[in-house]
This record gives sequence, C-alpha cells and structure tokens, in this order.
Amino acid sequence: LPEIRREDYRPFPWIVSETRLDFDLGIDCTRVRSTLTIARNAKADRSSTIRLNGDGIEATSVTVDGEPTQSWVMDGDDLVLTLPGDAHEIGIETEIDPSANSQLMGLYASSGMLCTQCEAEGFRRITFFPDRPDVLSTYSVRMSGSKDRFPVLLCNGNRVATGEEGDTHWAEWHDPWPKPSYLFALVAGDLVARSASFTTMGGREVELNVWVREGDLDRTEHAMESLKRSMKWDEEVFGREYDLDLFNIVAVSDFNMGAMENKGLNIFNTKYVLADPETATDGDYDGVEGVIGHEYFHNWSGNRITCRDWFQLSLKEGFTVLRDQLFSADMGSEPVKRIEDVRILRGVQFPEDSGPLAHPIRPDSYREISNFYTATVYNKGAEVIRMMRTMAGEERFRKGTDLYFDRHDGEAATCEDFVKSIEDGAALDLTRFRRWYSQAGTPRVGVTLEHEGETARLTLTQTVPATPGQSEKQPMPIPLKLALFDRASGTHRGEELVILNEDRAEVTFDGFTEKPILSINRTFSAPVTIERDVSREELVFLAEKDDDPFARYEAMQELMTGHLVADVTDDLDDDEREAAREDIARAMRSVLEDDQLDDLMRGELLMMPGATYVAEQMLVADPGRIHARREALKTALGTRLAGSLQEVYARTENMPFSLDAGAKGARKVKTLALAYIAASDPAKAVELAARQYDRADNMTDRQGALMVLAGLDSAERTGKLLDFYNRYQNNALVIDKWFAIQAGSLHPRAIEHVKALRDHPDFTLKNPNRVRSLYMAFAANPAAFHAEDGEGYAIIADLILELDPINAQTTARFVPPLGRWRRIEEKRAKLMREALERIAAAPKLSRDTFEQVARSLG
Ligand code: B3K
Ligand code: ZN
Repeated sequence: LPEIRREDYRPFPWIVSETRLDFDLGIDCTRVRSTLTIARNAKADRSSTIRLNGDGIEATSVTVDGEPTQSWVMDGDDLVLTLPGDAHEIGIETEIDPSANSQLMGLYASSGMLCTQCEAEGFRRITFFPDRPDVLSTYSVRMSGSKDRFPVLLCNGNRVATGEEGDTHWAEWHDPWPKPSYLFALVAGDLVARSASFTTMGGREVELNVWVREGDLDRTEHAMESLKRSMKWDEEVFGREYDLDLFNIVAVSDFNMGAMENKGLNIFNTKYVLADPETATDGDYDGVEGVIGHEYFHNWSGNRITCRDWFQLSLKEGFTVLRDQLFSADMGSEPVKRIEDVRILRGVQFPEDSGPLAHPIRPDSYREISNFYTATVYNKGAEVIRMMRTMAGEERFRKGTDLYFDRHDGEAATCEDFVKSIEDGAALDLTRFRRWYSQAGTPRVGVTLEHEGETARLTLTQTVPATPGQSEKQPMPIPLKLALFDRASGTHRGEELVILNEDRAEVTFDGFTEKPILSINRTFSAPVTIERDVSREELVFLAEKDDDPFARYEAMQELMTGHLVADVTDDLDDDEREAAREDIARAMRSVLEDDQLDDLMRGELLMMPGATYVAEQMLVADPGRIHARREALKTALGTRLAGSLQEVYARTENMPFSLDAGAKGARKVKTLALAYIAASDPAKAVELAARQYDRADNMTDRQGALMVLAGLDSAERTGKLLDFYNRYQNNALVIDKWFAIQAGSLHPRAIEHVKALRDHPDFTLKNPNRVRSLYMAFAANPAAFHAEDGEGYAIIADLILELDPINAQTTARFVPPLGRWRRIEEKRAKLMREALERIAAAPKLSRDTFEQVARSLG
C-alpha cells in the first residue's frame, strides 16, 4: 500500500473554475454527467495531462470541448486525460448504484432516500474529479428523479429553478462559494422539515430547515434551537456571520460518523438530531447541541477556509472542536464541560498517543486518510489551540482568529498559516510552540515543591516520550496555571500562569512561612501528565477546598487513581488499603454534603476514574485486576457512604422533569448514587432501580435504572430489559441503547449476552449505529472485552473480518482496542496479538483495516 507523505505536496496543475453536475437519480442506478471548466494553474508545474480521481467507477463517455475523445487511460482507479491546450471543458459520464453502496461513502441509499458523504475521498465514488481539498470550484447542480420517491431534492447553496415532467421532477441548485469536492452534498427523499428563520448580525434573513422522516418531526425542536444558538454565538464570540440565505440539516439513519459540514447542507446521523425527553438522555441532548454547533462552526473554520491537504486536517477539526467546546461551555456549565472534555481526552487520546497509532496532530504520512480522523487530530488539536488562547488571553486570541479569517478567507490553508495568524494577531512568539504540531506523545511534567525559610521553590521538568517514528523529542512550551494554597486559611493569593519552555525550570515564591499546597494544571491548561509526589492529605485538602472546579475534580481523580494503582501493583496490606479508602470516602462525603455545589458538578466529583485511565498509568496493566480492584473500591465507598448516598437519592428521586441545570444535575447524581448502592447493596439497588425505571418520565432516568439492573442478576433485570425492548422497538436510536446497555454491562456473563445479541433479528452489520451500539460498548467493557481466555478479542476479530468488506471505515475503528497489547500483561497481550495476526492473515483487507492492523502489529 502506498504511503502518502506531507512533504510530497504539490499544487494541482489545473484550476477547475466551474463544475456542473447533472444527476439522473435512481436508487439502484444514478447517471451522473459532469462538466468541468478547467485552465492551467500558473502557480503549479505544467502538465500535459489531468488526473481525475475515481474509486470503483467507470466512465461511460469522455469529451473534451464537446468532442468525444480517446486520449485518456485508466491508471488504477484514476482517469488520466491528455490535454493539448491551456483551457478546456471536460465532460464525463458515470453510472453508479447507490443501493449497493454499503461503505456509505459517495452517493448511497439509506432507508429509501439518497444521500452523500464525500469527506474525505467519497466524491471520487460519484464522478471522476481532482478529489483533493485544494481544488476549489463553483458548483451548479441539476438533479431529476421520481416525484413520488424523491419529493424533496436538496443540494448545496441556493435552489435556483425547479420543474416537472410527468412522474419526474427536477431542481437546479447553485452554490456561489467555491468549495472543495469533499463539501459537496446531495439529498433526495421523502422528508419533512421543521423550519425557522434567523436574522444575521448583518441583517440577512436565513431560512433554516431540519429535514427528517415524517414520524420524527416532533423530535427536532432541540436541534433547531441549538442551530439558532450556534449562529448567534459564532457572531458574538468569533464575529462570524452566515453567508447564504438557506441552511439545511438532514438526518439520516445510516451514517459512518456523527455529522458532516457540507456547505449549506449539513448531513447528520439521526443520533445528533433527534431528541425528546422520552427517548433521549441528557447526554444525548448535549450531544445534539455540541454536534450541531460543531458542524455549523465549520462554515467558517473548514468551509470558507479549508485545508490545503489532508495532513492539515487539524486546521479545521482542532479549531472547530475548540469552538464547539467553548460554545457548549457557554450554553451550560463551563467547568463541567471542561471536565467532560478532559475525560474524553484522557480516556481516548492519551492511550492513542502512547500506543502504536500515535501521530502528531499534523501527521507526516498516511495510507488511508479516514484513519486519521482521530482523537489526536480532533481533541488534542483543540487542546493545542486552547493553549495558545490561554497564553494570549481571550482578547488577543480573538485578534489572532480575526486575522486568520481575514487573511485566508477563500483559501485552502495550512496549520502553519493558522499559527502564523495567531502569532501576528495575538502578538505571541510561537516559534517553539510549533513543535506541538510536529511531535506526537503526551508530555510528562515532573513537579516538585520544596520549602525553606519563607520560600517555596517549584521545580518543573518535562519529557516527551518516544513514539513510532519519533525517537528524539524537543521540549515544548507548556502553559501551567497554578496556585499555592495556604494550609491554615484554605485560600491562595491568586492564580499564576507559568510557561515551562525548557526541559527544566525553577520558580520561587516568597512569603510562605509554612509549606503551601500546590494546585497545578488548573483548568487542565496543558494536555500533559503531571507526575508529582503529593500526599493523600493534600489531595483531600484540594478535593474539599480548591476554588478551581477542575482542580477539585482532579484531586478526587488523583486520590482514587493513586490508590487504585497502588492497590493493583503493590499488594497493599489491609491497613494501608483501609486508610486510603477512608481518605477517599472522607473527600467524597464532603462532596456529597457540600451545599455550595450544584449537582452537575457534584456528579463529576463523585465519578470514579475509568479502568482505561487507570491502566494508562501503568507501563503494563492487568485489566482483570484493575477491574476487580476498581469494583472493590466502589463497593467500599458504597458501604461507607450508604447514608449520604441514600439521602442524595431520596432528595433527587422525585424531582420533576425539566431540562434546566438543576434537574439535569439531580438526574446525574441520582443514577450515580444508584451505581454505588448497586456495588454495596445489590438487593436494595434492584428495588430502587426497578422503581426508578417504572416511574421514569424521561430516558435519562429510565436508561440509568436499566443500566444498573443490567449488571445485576435478578428477575427485574429480565423483566425491565424486555419491557424496554417492547416499549421502544420502533425507535432505532433507543434500540441502540438497548444493545449498548447489555454489551457494556457489569454482568459477569456479558460475553454470552453479546453473542446472543449478534443473532438478534434487530442486529445488522449494515447500520453503523447498530454495530457500534453492540460492539463499541463491548470493546469498552473492560471485564468482558479482556476476558482471560481471549474470547472478547476473538469476538472483535470476528467482527472485523465480517464487517470489513461491508464497511471498511467503521471496521477500522475496532482495531485500536486490540492494538493496545504492548501495554497489557503478557498472557492477554499474546491473545490480543493472535487476534490481530488472524486479521492480518485474511486474504483481502480494506486499506483502512490493513493500515491499522499493520501499525498495531508493527
Ligand atoms: N468533517 C466530518 C468528518 C468526516 C469524516 C470522514 N471520514 C465531520 C466533522 O468533523 O465535523
Ligand atoms: Zn469537524
């Protein structure tokens, strides 16, 4: 498989000023005629040919300047045409079968409708085209099809004409904004819309539509409101105004990821559009708001300014993730949002960065670009930009982004262009900071605090670990927010920002008669691992008193993580274990009883660190032992805190439903309390959960109750699972939850349940949401996935082999869990490798899966 390298970038030799597309739509046969107006690109090397990318398609006719031509050849999947002059019009016809497109890339059918997904390289499955993000073209599209099957015809931009002839009708669309092919979109189907309008800051009246299948209309209000809030927020916070008279969102049920920012026509996974209290959890509501925001924000960070090549993906994704994070923080609780984002980063990106798939946020090479839509490019990418914002301050950062939008509007830009704009606009020197773009690996920051006389001396060191292909690393600027707490008063004199630029630095603070307590990396100001000697007593202090909510959360996490690591690796004696548990319980009790805390934040402070995060702290982990010790801690806490937990449960149990923060927080702590009770008093938990399930008037409570029941053997388990299925069998998104709850459950026989569920009539490999609901939940279930005999690994390997020919992109996402073998104890590591080797030995693998398996074994 060829490797594509960033350093090999060359501009495309042709400019495609206009692209006209004519679609004759049919579910199993769609004819596409494309007409490209091209001229030589004076800024590129001269070429006598033009390479038009294709993927599994054939040209049924090729013309140049209106005349049929034979002067073209196929080079692999690409069509290479020899051209005599400097400007031409190329005409190409292709025929495709959307109903046979199970990869869900290009034009495909989803429950009777037609839709597209072109990022990154799907457009080449529709027609031959220079399918690269630096070729910007103005699109005019005509589409025609059966009135009956496709009453609604949508494309990018504005609808400029419509008409009908007998049973068919047609529409013409024009998008005035030049765009790369990956932003092309088309939808045809039987859809209905919730409509609204938004007036932009410049007075433009924008028609907004959220298109869904008929029965789903009453679940679109939250999506529409989220869209309006996004539009307003981007005006206020980034000064960005929408630039068309129309903005369409379409929900489809078969989709490889969350959603797609096509110009003026966002296409969404139904999961991120549909929500009502009966079927969506509070987490789902937040997901809808966040993804709607994310895709909308791409209109500037992605569409108006796009990427020069796919190595620059973080230019649009990292920045847009940061924008959606800031948006969600402004719409809800800022500290809780920050904690959630850090949890994702540490749960997914840190393991990626310390494993075989580690890559810089701006990768240097790839074989299949779909494999690089990663937590590193997205979430670490956002963290890197967030650090620039922290160093510059909000106001200067805004000057930087203004300059970026100004300088590069209408261009296909690079990460370097972005950094330079921030550097110039915010007046920062980012020379060294650029290393964050080229070096992979999570930096480790060593912290020691010494005290002598009245001086506290802080010593900071950094090491960036070696990663595949990068053995030597240079120090990177690491902005650390910190505060020094006075033990007696429980307060500090103000937060400081220290930037660690070198391998090592010392900072002194005067006027401390007693050794202060250090709170560091407050708000998680840098995406690093802090390594420090800190006593449990100091952590309990911070967990109770730190005024930075993130730091308070962090102290709770450190308290629990530190104990779990010790409990797993050190064979603690009973006294040591008891003492640690007592300290954790003490901190938790103060969290449970602190009436200054809102429940959303209280919930965060009560959450135990995930098993993956605990494993990540060890060079080689034993997942079975981690799981067992973690559950034991949960039981111990449940027992010690029984009174307070039941009080919290009683206080929140009957809170009436609403979507405000108070009620959401109550639902969050309610089910958390239930989970602790389940670990310590299962019989009581079954009783409470069954009642919670029956009385629930919303999905958060009902799903929470079912989750707890699913982990415990009881008659209620069977009864409520059956009830849930019957109640929601016509709602695919809720049935996804039903699969996920069982696959992710703490039940000791979860593996058997998963094996039975894959034969369930509602299970299908054709729908990515359904596949993920069963198998991603399973791969994230530490006890089941890491079963000692390797059966969990075999289940995932079987899935990969079966799904790969159907949907390569979705398949490749299941490789990383197996790729963790180097960090897992010997016996399991061997079984994981064997599973990977069995996949590697398959006669034919997709490029996606092959690349991930090869890197994981490599
Ligand atoms: N830009 C798309 C991701 C496309 C992924 C294709 N494999 C969604 C997003 O990040 O907004
Ligand atoms: Zn994105």
